[in-house]
Amino acid sequence: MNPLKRLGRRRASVLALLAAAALVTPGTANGAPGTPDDVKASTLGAQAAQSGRYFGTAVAAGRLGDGTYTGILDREFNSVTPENEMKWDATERSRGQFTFGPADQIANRAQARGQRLRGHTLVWHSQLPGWVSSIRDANTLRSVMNNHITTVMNRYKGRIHSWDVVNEAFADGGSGQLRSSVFRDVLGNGFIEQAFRTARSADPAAKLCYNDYNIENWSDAKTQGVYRMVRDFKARGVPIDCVGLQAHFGTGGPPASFQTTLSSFAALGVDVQITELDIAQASPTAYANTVRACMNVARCTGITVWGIRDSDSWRASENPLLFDRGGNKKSAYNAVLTTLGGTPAAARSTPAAPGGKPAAPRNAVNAAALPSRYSWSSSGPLISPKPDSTHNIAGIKDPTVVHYNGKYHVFASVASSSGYNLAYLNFSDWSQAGSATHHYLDRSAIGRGYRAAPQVFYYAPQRLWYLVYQTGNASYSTNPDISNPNGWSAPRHFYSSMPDIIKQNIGNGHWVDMWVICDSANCYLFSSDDNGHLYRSQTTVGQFPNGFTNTVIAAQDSKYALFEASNVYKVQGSNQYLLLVEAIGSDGRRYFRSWTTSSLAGSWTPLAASESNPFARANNVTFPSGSWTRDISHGEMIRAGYDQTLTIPSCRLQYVYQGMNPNAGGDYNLLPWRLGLLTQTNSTC
Ligand code: 9MR
Repeated sequence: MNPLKRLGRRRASVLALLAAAALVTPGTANGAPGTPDDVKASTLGAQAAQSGRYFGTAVAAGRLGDGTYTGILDREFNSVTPENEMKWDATERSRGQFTFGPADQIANRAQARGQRLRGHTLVWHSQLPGWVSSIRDANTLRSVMNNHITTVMNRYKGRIHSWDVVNEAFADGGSGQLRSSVFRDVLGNGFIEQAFRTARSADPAAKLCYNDYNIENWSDAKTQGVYRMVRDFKARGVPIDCVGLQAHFGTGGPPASFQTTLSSFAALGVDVQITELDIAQASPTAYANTVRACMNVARCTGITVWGIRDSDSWRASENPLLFDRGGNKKSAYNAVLTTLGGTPAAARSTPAAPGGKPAAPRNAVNAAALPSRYSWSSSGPLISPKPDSTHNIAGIKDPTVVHYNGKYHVFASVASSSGYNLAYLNFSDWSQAGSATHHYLDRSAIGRGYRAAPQVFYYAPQRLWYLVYQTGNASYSTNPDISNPNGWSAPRHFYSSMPDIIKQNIGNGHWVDMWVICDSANCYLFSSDDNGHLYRSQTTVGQFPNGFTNTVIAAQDSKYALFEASNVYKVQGSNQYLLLVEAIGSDGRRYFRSWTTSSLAGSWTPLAASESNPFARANNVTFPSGSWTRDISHGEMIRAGYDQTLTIPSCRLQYVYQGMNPNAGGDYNLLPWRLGLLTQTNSTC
């Protein structure tokens, strides 16, 4: 929110560091009012997404005509690996003749449903056409390998979250060395490094993985061999981002050291992924142990099972998967869902929404990817100021909202001639928003003075609600119970003072609109300067709320094109993040531009980012109940969940925003801002 004409409060409120003690407030017991139980979803993908992970499966193009198969695929999984269709013998059967039909079929289908894609695999001694394995000349083989990697990766550039660049290059047994293959025998051990370097140039956005089996037991020579290679690659700057552990287990499941193996690879600075999980006879305990090991390692970013039903498996006679031949869930399925943190459907009672209708499955994965054009329908003003004897409020602004425990919980700035503070209200349905009681948070330990532009989320690792807001610094309060307006702690600051990079770039702007979002490993704090810069700082999930350093400019444009009120979200069921930033248009009115990225620390690609193709602007919003505003200003998306991952659905979006009578003018603090709700009208799912 823009603190123009804020009468110097910003400067007055830049306080010295309130040494934010690293003390983690102990959580209240699960189930206490206002405190979430462990997050509950009823499908594997949706539940994994709650911790920022994916849950995927291998898919065979030949089975896509089977409705039982695709029904389970689309219900349960948010990542897909083509089981054979991207392999060398499928994509380049003869030299230079590429065929992508079945791979395209899987990739296009997954993309249309918002499922992520793993690429499998570029360089592998098996399923390799004879014309490659018979090459004896190193220059020829190098050029053939590089051309294969480049051509296949180009085909799917920007669409694959992780590629198995090299598969199964290490030998079984006690040597810890590479296996004999045409690649090693003709090119030498350096072929792996060469393949990774070529892959990085071909698709810089894809995570590059080394993938292998029998590397789950930490003390095995093969595991140690792969570990030494990854350590060496990281030390020398050879591009590698992840290690895929196939996890084809016998009846006992993972070795006792499995989690140690995952965390040891992760400690080298790579992600780990379980890429081909199946377990002979599918013992629920063995599956639970596998999933738990991944959940316990922050950089274990996802799990893929190697097929859907037992009959789809390459080892069908061992019944190793989560669904039986009829497509029914096996007990291993429930063990996996529970270990991911969800509730199996049979044990689940669907809470009724007000009015007796079943509540919408807010955690369900919405299938479509984000569109690049938007249209919206707006409500009239739903929330207006409610002054009382001590709060002479003129405007209500900067809403933040979570849907939790059957209610919308809304926090907002309230503006009056004496400045800004915060209000809280809750209601079970938007039709009741106007009649909800407004609680003024200056009566809590948050206290009086300049507090504005709140953001609320539940920080699951600490079982605490956080309210982040601006005070001249970036500040926060915590509360074990979101519904208790008196439960908020006194403000603490994220920074000791304004980071140098902001001081150097802020010009005559203001430091505003702090926003926190976390992935499974890190938390990021975004802020704006009303001067064309979006800043980003970073800390680890373990250190949060402390340790925000490395402040960088995450995006920049001219002052009014990238003004303030940035929001960043994770898009459910995809590897996309969405950035919205408020701009001031050529008509002087506020509107939102949008960008996406696959990595919170990465750069942003425009999505709907212009005045003629905005994310939300008066020109793509209809007002069936009267056109009460021309500004679509500071607001927030209604999320799919409520935790620190800031996960939103990928379709049927709803956006709570501030608008005002276009004829109003005068003192900025006295402008009559009201809150309304946009609902997306061009959703395809
Ligand atoms: O599941 C795949 C099966 O359909 C193929 O016949 C087989 C051919 O080698 O490959 C299977 O998948 C393998 C994967 O690509 C790499 N790791 C081992 C998997 C099981 O063999």
